[in-house]
Order: sequence, then structure tokens, then C-alpha cells
Amino acid sequence: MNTTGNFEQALDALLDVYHRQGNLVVFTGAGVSKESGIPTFRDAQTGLWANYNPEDLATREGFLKNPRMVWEWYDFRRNKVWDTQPNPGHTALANFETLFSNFTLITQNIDNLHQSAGSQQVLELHGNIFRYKCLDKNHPVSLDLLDGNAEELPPHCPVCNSYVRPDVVWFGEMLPDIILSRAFDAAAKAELMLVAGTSGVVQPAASIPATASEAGATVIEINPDMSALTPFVVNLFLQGPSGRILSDLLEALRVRIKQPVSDV
Ligand code: BJW
Repeated sequence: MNTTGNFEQALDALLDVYHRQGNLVVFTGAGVSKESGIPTFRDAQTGLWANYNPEDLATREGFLKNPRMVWEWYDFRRNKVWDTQPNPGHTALANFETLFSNFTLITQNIDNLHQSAGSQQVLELHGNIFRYKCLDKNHPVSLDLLDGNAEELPPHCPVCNSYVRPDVVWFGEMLPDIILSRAFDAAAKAELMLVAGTSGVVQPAASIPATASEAGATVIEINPDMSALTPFVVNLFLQGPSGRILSDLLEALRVRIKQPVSDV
């Protein structure tokens, strides 16, 4: 795909929405956290699913088969995420939120890095690795309030005694209702959608850009590689890492609107 000139066109599209106070929606995936050192899922060499089987680790059945292993795998990932920092892509998006009057950030990521970068409103489609709930009744659980007994992992829910699990969405599970409908509503009203760092293969999230496109939005994708979405819904493809491209877009936008640099 020839992407020469796409940066300028993307900038013009952002400026147009900025001046008209139109709806800007951003949809992110694991690739936006890659430059923070968090592996994506489907990279053939370094992706999480290159070394682990999603059926064993990211399903209810896998958890019931080997609860301790799944618990420890999420503990391991949580500790890794804890040691990372937001990258310039996360920071740029937090700044877009303050610049654009009508802005929605939808993420499939569970790593909390958008919030750490300063994003105030984040629609988390697949949950958050720093929250816990119980397996049977979805009771929210705070680990600080449980009696620490390292021998017994996973811990049990203080209300119903079922296992405690990370509050993330596994395969075969429904996405949180209200968040999902807010995401599709925002997509249906979007005039411009930025899609960054997702392979676009996991449903129903992957249908969000198509919803925006069908409603007439311009869809700009930022990714080092083409995704499943590129041929079908993408109007402008910006090839490269989102940390660099999003911060370049922010800087260029600030120059054009003559806004001094002061990051959130
Ligand atoms: C960079 C970069 C850089 C690299 N800068 N970019 C309809 C059709 C077909 C299947 C289904 C369907 N409906 C439901 C399904 C089944 C399933 C599904 O979609 N399966 C497909 C894989 C085929 N969906 C579900 O089960 C969902 N539930 C559901 O639909 O419920 C209703 C229902 C129930 C029962 C029966 C039927 C319907 C739930 C999906 C939950 C997904 N959960 C996970 C794990 C979360 C917890 C955890 O982290 O452990 O969410 S899976 C994983 O994939 C994670 C991600 O959020 C998600 C998306 O991945 P993402 O973000 O796109 O990452 P990658 O790795 O795929 O891509 C990274 C991209 O970054 C690449 O493009 C790189 O090039 C790029 N990149 N460096 C920018 N520097």
C-alpha cells in the first residue's frame, strides 16, 4: 500500500474535525502498548499466543481446568505491566482528549496505560487486569481485603466462595453491556475514527470500525502492518509504530492550531 501523503491527509482530517467540534473516536489494541514493552497477542515470534494456548489461559474452561496456573499467568503479566510506563502514543491520545470537544477512547487493552498517561474517559471493552471479580457471580473483589494465604491460589470470594479471577473478558464471554453499547453508539456518531495497534480479528470489538465506516466516518489506521480491517474499512493507512505516529500527529496539529506544548 502506498502511504505517501497519508500523514498530511490524516492531519487535514483531524484539523477539520477539530475546527468543527466534530466527533473523534479512537479505537486501540495491544499494538499501542508494544512500545511500552508489553507483548501483543498474535505476533508470530513475540506475541503472547506464540508461547501459550489461548484456550488454556483465556477461557473459563481453561481456568476451571487449571485455576492456579491461570491465576499465576495473570499475576506474572500484571507484574510485568506494573513495571511499564505509558509511551508517547498513550500520551498523545490523552492530549487529544483535552484538545477535541467530542472525543471517545475505546480500548481492547486491559493494561491501564491509557489511564496512566492521563486519559480520563476510557471505554475498556475487555476489562482491566488490575481489577478482580468472582467466577460465579461477578462480585467485585479487592485482594487487599482478603486474608492472604499464598497456599490457596486462586483466593475465594468472601461473598459466595467461588474462585476469584481477573476482571478481564475471556473468549466465549460477553463484553460488558453498557461499555459495549457506548462504544458502538460512539462509533455510529463518529466523523473520524483512528484505529491503532489492533489486528482487528476479535469480535465483537473488531466490528466497531466497520460501524463507524458504515455511518460515514473517515477511518485512519495506524499500524506497522496491515490488519484484517485495512482492506475493508480503512480510508487512510499510516504505516509505522503508533507511539511515533500519534505523537507526530499531535505535534503537527499543535503547530497548525498554534497551541503551545503542555502535555497532560
Ligand atoms: C502495532 C505495533 C506498534 C504491533 N504500534 N501497532 C464472530 C465471528 C467470529 C468469532 C466470534 C464472533 N463472535 C464471537 C466470536 C468468538 C471470539 C472471537 O472473536 N474469536 C476470534 C479470535 C475468531 N470472541 C469472543 O469470544 C468474545 N465474546 C463474545 O463474542 O461473546 C458473545 C458470544 C459468546 C459465546 C459464543 C458466541 C458469542 C470475547 C473476546 C474476548 C477477547 N479477550 C482477549 C483476552 C483478554 C484478557 C487477556 O489479556 O488475557 O482480548 S483475546 C486478545 O485479543 C485480547 C485483545 O484485547 C484482543 C484483540 O487483540 P489485539 O489488541 O488486536 O492484539 P493483536 O496481537 O491481535 O494485534 C496487535 C496489532 O498491533 C497487530 O496488528 C500489530 O501489527 C500491531 N502492532 N506493534 C502500533 N508499535
